[in-house]
Amino acid sequence: MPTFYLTTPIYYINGKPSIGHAYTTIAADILARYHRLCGDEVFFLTGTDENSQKNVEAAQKIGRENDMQGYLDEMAGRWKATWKDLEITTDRFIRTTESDHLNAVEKFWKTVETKGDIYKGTYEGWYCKGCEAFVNEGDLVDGKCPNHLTEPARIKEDNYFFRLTAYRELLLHYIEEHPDFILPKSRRNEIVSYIKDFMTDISISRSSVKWGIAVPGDESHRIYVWFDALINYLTGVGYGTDEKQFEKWWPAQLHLVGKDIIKFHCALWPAMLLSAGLPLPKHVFAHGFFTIDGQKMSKSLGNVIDPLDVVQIYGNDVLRYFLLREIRFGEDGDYGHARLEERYDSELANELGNLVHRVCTMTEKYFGGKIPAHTPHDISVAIKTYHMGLEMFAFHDALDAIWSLVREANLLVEQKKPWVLAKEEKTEELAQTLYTLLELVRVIGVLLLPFMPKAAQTLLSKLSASPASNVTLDDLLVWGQLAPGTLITKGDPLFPRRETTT
Ligand code: ME8
Repeated sequence: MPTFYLTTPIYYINGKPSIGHAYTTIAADILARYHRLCGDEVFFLTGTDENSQKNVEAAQKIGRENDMQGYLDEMAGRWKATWKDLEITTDRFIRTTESDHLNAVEKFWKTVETKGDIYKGTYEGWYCKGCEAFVNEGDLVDGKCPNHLTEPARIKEDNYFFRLTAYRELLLHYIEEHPDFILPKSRRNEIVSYIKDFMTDISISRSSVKWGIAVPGDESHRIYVWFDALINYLTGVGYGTDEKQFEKWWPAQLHLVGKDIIKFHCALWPAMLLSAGLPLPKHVFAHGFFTIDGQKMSKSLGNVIDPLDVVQIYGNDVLRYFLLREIRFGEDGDYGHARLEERYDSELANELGNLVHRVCTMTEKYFGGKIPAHTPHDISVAIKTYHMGLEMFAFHDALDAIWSLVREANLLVEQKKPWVLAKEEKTEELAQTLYTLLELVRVIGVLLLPFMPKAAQTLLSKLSASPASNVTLDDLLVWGQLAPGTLITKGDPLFPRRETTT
């Protein structure tokens, strides 16, 4: 069975999850569900980045700096609970304060040190706590970090350094030889220019910091939080604790990240892996950022959206659908409740929900609720587009392919007018039309399983076509599986029309 190992970033827990964090995690969940349906053995990792100064400062703000572990336990619990409420199907939720991670980081550090890639030096520069990274003077705008709009701190320290520049040529060569390593393409160009022209050796320890993993053999230093955090992708599948498990899953198929952390994932991380003699992940995909009603989402603007608030009103399926439908994956976009409601009304309630309800109603009316005789039909183009979309992380293309079938079915209703066929007693044509419609609805339900798991299951159960757990997507997508004579159950509309106040 092919394996598919995918990861999200591990998030800082200086606050609760935002809709931005949910975006990456939901996208990863769709891929995990898709690959499981394809019959792959999937390992889906997410978790929390706990050794960060940002977390320490958040604890300090509420007077819990002397209870760091307690604070982190509580926050990690909240994050885990949110993913559970969002029905995210992770295989492991990793925390970088867990003991197996400490072992992995120590092993990794020692390997890289033995290779001769760690040396001691002095660093002086600007440090942005928001980024947890040194920033170049030239990148500052009015003396502030452009991402966090805060003044960085001047730091001068004796640190351990990682010989990142030793991997410049190897990295460039690897990226050239593996055009699908960094996706989308636009991001690849950005990284290549960074590696060529700006990349320097990087300081990977702090002597001024108390919270974090100690440098092996030098308790006076803590390991730089990004160096520790990236290693979670190895720990998650057994590095340093379970070599058999590690061999099975590494290298990962996909690291899904936002564009803000691409340098760490596409330059530092692959160089660390090359230094440790480990293979590189197959793909790193950096998606875009979205604004909220046109504004940057930020605590100071007070416009941070809690995904659970959205789910409480519209449900998980609608949130998942909207996020992946509205923003072309890889590009920047905007989130707004008004747009969500527009899409709900026009696409979910009218186009999809209404289609399912009409088809079921007509089956009841003209065939006593029983599925009529088989009719052949070609859906291969939509299915190919759907697979290609999900294989290349183009969720919007996959959704477009599904909607091409939704629209085809609605058009068929309009063209054939089953009520006229019934009136004219064209029974055979009526049966053929309804079988085609019912099968189209079934296929749409199957294709929606990764995107809107609950709605898709409800849809399929209306047709008595709930998939058995051991059947693969390819099997389910063979045309003509609805057995003639089977009784359908119309039930309530899938996406009821919203009550509007106007
Ligand atoms: O960077 N639009 O964690 P973090 C889209 N701990 N995605 C968004 C978003 C938005 N407006 N806001 C947040 C860290 N994200 C490190 C990662 S990994 C070894 C360490 C998502 O809590 C997006 O995935 O700051 C982004 O990359 C991530 O949250 C940053 O999360």
